[in-house]
Amino acid sequence: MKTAITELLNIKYPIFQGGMAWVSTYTLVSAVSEAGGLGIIAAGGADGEYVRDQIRKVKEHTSKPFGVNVMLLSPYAGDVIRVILEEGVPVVTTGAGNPSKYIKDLKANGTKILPVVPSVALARKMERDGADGVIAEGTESGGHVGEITTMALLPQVIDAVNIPVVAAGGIADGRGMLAAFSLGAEGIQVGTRFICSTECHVHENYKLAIINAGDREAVVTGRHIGAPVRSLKNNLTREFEKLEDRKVTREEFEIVGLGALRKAVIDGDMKNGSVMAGQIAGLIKDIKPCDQIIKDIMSEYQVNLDKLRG
Ligand code: TUI
Repeated sequence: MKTAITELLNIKYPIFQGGMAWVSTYTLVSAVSEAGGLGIIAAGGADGEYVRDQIRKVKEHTSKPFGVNVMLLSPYAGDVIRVILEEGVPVVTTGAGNPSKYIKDLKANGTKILPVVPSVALARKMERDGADGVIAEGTESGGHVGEITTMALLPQVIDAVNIPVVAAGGIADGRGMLAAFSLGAEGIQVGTRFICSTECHVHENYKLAIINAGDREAVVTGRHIGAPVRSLKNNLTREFEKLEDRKVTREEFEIVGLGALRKAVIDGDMKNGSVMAGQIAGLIKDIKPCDQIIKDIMSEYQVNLDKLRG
């Protein structure tokens, strides 16, 4: 399949694996890239040396293109960018902020840059500042979210910019991909579906929590203090709701949040950990290898496209 994104990044399928903090490590990333998608290492709140180690491990396992996601709220974001420049990374995506100050250096180094944008205004700014494409992420996503749904955000971003747009938020199968392409997307980013893959190293409890989740269980906490995070309902989300009532600061909230993500991913604590997942969690019913996830998305996309054509 050829789209502006497969051509730009030299990948077989226009499918990105979302860079999820603590989750997107080299096992998942190299499996997705080997299968023809774009695997993306998540820097999250980690330092540059952690990211260097992950980049080198991905390169040991695949010679295909891959990316690194830089989480801009992290105090190590600048350090991570330096390592990315030193190691030579084909693609960078960013999240949770405005990456303008890094774009020039990345481009000069031959790295393609696709920032995640939750609004038309930021998409326009990224195009002006030289981004190669943008990832329009709707509020259906897991983790740190914007306000606008994928269905409403995507066509507005597509009409506003002339660079390729990748759709993210609420996409886990071929029907979602077809919907995004109908709105003009040139690629999709998939997060939650790839957590439930054989190669993803998260605790088994995390995968099972997604498989057992219903449609209304991925809830947002922290919206009122400017730190909105979507995760599966549990003791922690109930605790967060109380913190919000007590009007704690955004910083306090984020510190609790990042530590809690580790608790869920590594320790498998589904009660007090932050089980970040998107609204599409309710659709995911099994664990399968990444290459099967990608093949199934592509064949379902084709079957449903043929059905529409009649
Ligand atoms: O970044 C994400 N999702 C994430 S990051 C993360 S780690 C974390 N954990 C706990 C608390 C905080 C962070 C978990 N999930 N998605 C991409 C995304 N970016 N969603 C929304 C945005 C965004 C928001 C505002 C991007 C830019 C932005 O711009 C603000 C500005 O400065 O213009």
